[in-house]
Amino acid sequence: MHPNQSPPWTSERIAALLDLPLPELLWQAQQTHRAHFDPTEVQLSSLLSIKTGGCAEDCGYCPQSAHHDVGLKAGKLMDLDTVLANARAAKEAGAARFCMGAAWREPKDRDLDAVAAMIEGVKALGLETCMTLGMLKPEQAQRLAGSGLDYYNHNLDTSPAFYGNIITTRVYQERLDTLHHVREAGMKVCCGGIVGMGEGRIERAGLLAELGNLDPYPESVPINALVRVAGTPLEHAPDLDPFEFVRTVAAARIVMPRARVRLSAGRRELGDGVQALCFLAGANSIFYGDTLLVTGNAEVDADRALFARLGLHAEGMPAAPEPSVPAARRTIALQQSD
Ligand code: SAM
Ligand code: DTB
Ligand code: SF4
Repeated sequence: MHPNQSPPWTSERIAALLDLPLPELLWQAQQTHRAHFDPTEVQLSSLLSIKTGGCAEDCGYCPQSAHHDVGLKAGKLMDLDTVLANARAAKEAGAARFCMGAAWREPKDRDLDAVAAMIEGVKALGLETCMTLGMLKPEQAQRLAGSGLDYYNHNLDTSPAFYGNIITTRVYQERLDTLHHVREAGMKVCCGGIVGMGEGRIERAGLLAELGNLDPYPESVPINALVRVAGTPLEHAPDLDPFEFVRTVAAARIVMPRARVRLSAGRRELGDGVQALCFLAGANSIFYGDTLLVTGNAEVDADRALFARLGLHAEGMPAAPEPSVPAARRTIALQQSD
């Protein structure tokens, strides 16, 4: 279909995609999407913070870093029963995957027994499992894989060139090393980044080039829109043109044709119209549930209504019923001037 759209990727090649007129970019992304997926089907992942706040890293976007004062109370590792109660509720609401996140630079070996029990318990409920615990050593990755972990989330966040503006306590290569250990251990990779941190198209292209050149590229690609949290260094990051987010999703679809491209943090703030464009641009996964890790997400009821209006359905579920939400109408009063 598009013979030149294969690795190795360069920032310049992807920037050329991002620079296309939006209808051209969406058309290419839609063709790629339809070649590999049902474009009406969306995968649902629910998130739970199993260890909140007090993190040693200084990621400039993150409300959970101990370096920033956002008024968040740091907690201990959640107990197994609470994790499983949350997983059961997520399953009942329709999620297929349960993602557990910890505000750690890296897990301590002594935490792994508790974490392994969570993986086993969540899997026994019939859910796919994902964890994001920070950097892993090879033997830790093996341990998680041995407990049945399906996916490990570890984001590259942005391009190598822009990265140093955002995080100083962990280098890009350490992230790539963790991704390598995850692959070697036989788990699927969930890896993406954040849009709207003050970067430009060339940096967004640089992130997608890194992701697309991973061999194999990630099965799951979360594209987060920065959630600006008061008290973080990125609290006053400039507004992002929402069409830039749509373009990034479309380019991610073209660069990683078979990946689940996930609309992740910041979805609520994008609004229904922009989310719809993202689904047209090839997004086919969302974080589903009323909270992300510590900030709010689009609400479950709102997502159900949106899916019905757009004729989308969750992976493994029957197609949505007829739309029941009437189109919004607004009346305006004409003002007569003399
Ligand atoms: N501590 C682990 C780590 O960083 O690898 C796992 C949890 S961390 C919260 C997971 C990801 O959430 C980050 O890599 C980042 O991409 C995303 N994230 C965190 N805060 C965010 C925010 N305010 N807006 C958008 N994405 C955010
Ligand atoms: C990812 O890429 N986004 C999720 C998940 N992986 C762990 C986290 C989003 C966090 C948004 C801000 C918060 O609630 O902490
Ligand atoms: Fe810690 Fe992860 Fe937040 Fe960075 S993104 S401060 S590593 S919890």
